[in-house]
Amino acid sequence: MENTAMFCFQCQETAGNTGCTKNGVCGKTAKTANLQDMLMYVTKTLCEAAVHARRQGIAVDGGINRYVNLNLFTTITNANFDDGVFMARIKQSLAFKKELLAKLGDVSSLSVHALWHAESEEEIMQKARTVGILSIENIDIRSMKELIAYGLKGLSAYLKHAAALGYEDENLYVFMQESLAMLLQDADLDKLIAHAVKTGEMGVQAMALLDKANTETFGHPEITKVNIGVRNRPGILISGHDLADLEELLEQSKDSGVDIYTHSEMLPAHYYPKFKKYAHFAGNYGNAWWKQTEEFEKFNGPVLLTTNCLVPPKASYKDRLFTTGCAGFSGCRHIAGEYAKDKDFSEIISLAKTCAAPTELEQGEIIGGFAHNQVLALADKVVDAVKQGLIKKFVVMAGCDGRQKSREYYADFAKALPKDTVILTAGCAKYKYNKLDLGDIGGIPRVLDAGQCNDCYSLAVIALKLKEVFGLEDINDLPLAFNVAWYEQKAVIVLLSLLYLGVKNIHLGPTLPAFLSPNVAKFLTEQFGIAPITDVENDLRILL
Ligand code: SF4
Ligand code: SF3
Repeated sequence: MENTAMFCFQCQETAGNTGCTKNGVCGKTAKTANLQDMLMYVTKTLCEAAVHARRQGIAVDGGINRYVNLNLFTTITNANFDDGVFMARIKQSLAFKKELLAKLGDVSSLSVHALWHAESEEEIMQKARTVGILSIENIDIRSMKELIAYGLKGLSAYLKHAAALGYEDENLYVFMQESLAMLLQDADLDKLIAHAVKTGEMGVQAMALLDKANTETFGHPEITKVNIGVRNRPGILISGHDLADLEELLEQSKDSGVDIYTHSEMLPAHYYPKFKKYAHFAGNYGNAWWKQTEEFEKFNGPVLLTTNCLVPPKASYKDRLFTTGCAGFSGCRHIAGEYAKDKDFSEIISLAKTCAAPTELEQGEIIGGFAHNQVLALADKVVDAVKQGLIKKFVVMAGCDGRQKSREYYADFAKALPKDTVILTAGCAKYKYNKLDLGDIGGIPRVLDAGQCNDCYSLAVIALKLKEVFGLEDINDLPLAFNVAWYEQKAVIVLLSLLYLGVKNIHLGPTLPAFLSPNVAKFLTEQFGIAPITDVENDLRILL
């Protein structure tokens, strides 16, 4: 392994678009990065034991399935910065593995990794420095293995949200564990490529499961105008993606005299019928995750992070920042509980009552709620508009937002799109163009927001339906272009899912992932037509 304090290149903002080596651009320290590598390693070894157990007919407890899943989610970019959490999860994972190994009769076919054990933190930290990404020497194998690992991290996020609502699919957990165990072994490139596409298939299944969980629990998203101004009572700001946590917070705070506002990826909660019954569900405050240091400060009241994306907090609001679930930051209060129903938000609610009302950032409304059910209800109107030539093209501009200046490209691209194009979006990428007043086409808004990043599933359902309505053989024959922005690992599972669905010619930006080696990037270009963005004018020409 090269002698760097850490090595991480899992997100789009990685240093120099090659890798963070001293500390993370995200704010992660080298120690946290090493602990995350170690947690990934130990989780893979636990999975190897679990795979062997199942082969021997020994049942693996559902608690282990969920634990493995949450280990992955905890290492997603901007989820958790608390070294204590990582160390505890490493130790617990080793303990689970020890229990499983004790149940196995013959362990001779297990790898040295699966049989590795340590109790002391010193030994764990020592090992952590040897199991990072650079320990895989072949850069193409490293690239493919990390592509799969990041896809699995994205998958874990969506499985966690589904599980929070009581929806689980054992097959998806088993796939995840078999994949993680496989990543410990030597594998050739062809096998890894096939496995990446398989991961995409599982991504579609996971997003379908989450879609079912969300819509059966909260109803189908519907066209909704969301207030982006503020009221005059104190508020609680909730961010991240966990709708179960939001529901519980709304329930526990309903008669408390405080309002609940969403931030970033929690915005789409407003589109669900079930949340509309809460009179104190006031609106959406602010923009995408990376603006939080400024916006949380101005919010004045407590903030609850249910998942990524958390930015290391400023002292000005650190004492009113709370985390729950996979999110964590050392020194911030964490609300415990595996399921939302076990969580007690009273401390947050009491604190809110002592705070000033939020400072107004803006006024007005934004519109969203165009998930598959709502769009399909409008299908006739949409199809007519296409047939009459009023809509010439749909452009999928889903994915993530981020700090880099180069992401202004997406606002410029949205503004430069001809008036007869419609943007389909999901994820926090939308904040680059959802307040631009891009108008409508015969009553159909030019920005159709389906929801969170996981609701990219909705976009796929819509595309497949349009393919059917227009009697087309191939999804790529639709008047549909993809100009996707990525940042963290959920975007990786969405990308693999699109590849599995046969979508070609996706433009990806603002940069191609640093974890794609030149050979792997070349392969993705040749096989799937994946290309980096260039400039607005050129990309308009290519995509339209
Ligand atoms: Fe760097 Fe991104 Fe890794 Fe953070 S998550 S250390 S910014 S590559
Ligand atoms: Fe955003 Fe993190 Fe990716 Fe859910 S909140 S899309 S970046």
